[in-house]
Amino acid sequence: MRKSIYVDMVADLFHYGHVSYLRQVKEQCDCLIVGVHSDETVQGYKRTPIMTMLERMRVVESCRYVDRVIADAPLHVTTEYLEQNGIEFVACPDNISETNRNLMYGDILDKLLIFKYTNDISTTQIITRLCRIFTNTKADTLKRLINDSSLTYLMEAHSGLSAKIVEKNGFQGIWASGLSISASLGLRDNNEASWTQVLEVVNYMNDASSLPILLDGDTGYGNFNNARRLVKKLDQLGIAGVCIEDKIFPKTNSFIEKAQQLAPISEFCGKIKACVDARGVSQFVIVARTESFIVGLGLEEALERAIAYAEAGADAILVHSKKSTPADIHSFMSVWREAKAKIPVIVVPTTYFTDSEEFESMGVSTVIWANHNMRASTYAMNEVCAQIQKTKSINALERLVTIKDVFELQDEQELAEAEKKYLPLS
Ligand code: SPV
Ligand code: MG
Repeated sequence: MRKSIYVDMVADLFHYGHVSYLRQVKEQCDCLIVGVHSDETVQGYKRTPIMTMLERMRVVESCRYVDRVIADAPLHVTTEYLEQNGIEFVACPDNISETNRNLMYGDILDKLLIFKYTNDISTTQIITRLCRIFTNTKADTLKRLINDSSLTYLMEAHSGLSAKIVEKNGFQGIWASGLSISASLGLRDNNEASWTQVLEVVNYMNDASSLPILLDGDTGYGNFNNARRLVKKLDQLGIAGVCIEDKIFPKTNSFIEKAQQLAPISEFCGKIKACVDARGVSQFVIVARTESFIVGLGLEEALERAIAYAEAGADAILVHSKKSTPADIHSFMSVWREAKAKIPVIVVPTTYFTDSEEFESMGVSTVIWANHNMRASTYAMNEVCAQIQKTKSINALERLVTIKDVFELQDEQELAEAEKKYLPLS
């Protein structure tokens, strides 16, 4: 048994790798002394520590294998330092490079004892995991909203301005509708807008609002490979989630009366799996949408598909219907409950209406008002154009927002304040 062994460490985000290293050392000595590097020292050779030196010291002190803790441990250990602190031997991890070993312990090589360091965990790994999870915090919010017990409403938006209006009116999240984005670009809902064009619009929307956005990703713009690339790019932009439907690219809007075809179940499951794998550890939400009722295949097909999509890893199922009553949704929800499927169900009541209590009693998680801002603005633009064209005047116009209201939505005030702060006084 050695009298005392010294360990120097950063001990940031103290984890079981640290503990098992300290335990091994303690097994070889009566007194385990730990030197904790200062914040400046760590910054100089590694990265800014997450915890301050005092916080790191407190954690190390509370480890039962540690007998004494020294602040401001030097990066370069000298014989004088060992003598001053009554240290007999120095522990050195087996994974240290020769260069670093010479740099840190070059003067006291005869005092070194080598110990095994656990390689399957490190502070850097933990930080990387945290960054991946928390870069897309809106995804986290959307996941919580669709999973909590109360009914969530997503309101349609198709531009930065409409996204701001949705937020101003107190909604919890945004549906970036494929139909509405296409229409606002003057295009049909048949994948005439490319996926990067849609991405550009949704990026503006995401910047304009702090709400989580669920993008209507149609069929994923191609096969599994296109869909998973879409997921990666959306996640990088901080979009909360995407909804992918089981039709064939190029898609046709669900309300267009023409024969529509579904993708084979196995192919669509592969697409969902690829999307799930592509998001990795991110909270990015992947919704699988079945169009079984839309193409007239009925309840059995809808249920089989929904179960398969849940098993493929989807976070929620969107069940669409074009009936004028919620009959399809009622029948689906009653069998879904019995199927004991765990993932939430999202509905899009565009042609049918029922009140919140009814959706809640069915067990629906989320309701999407899918296109009402686009239709409202189309109506309003039509009205105002017709009136100005007819009267050749703007005098009788009513119900317009003022220019000041627009400035407020654009947050002109923030720019005025920033100018005071950043522009030199003239
Ligand atoms: C959309 O908003 O683009 C939708 C919903 O997909 S629907 O138009 O009802 O199919
Ligand atoms: Mg759509």
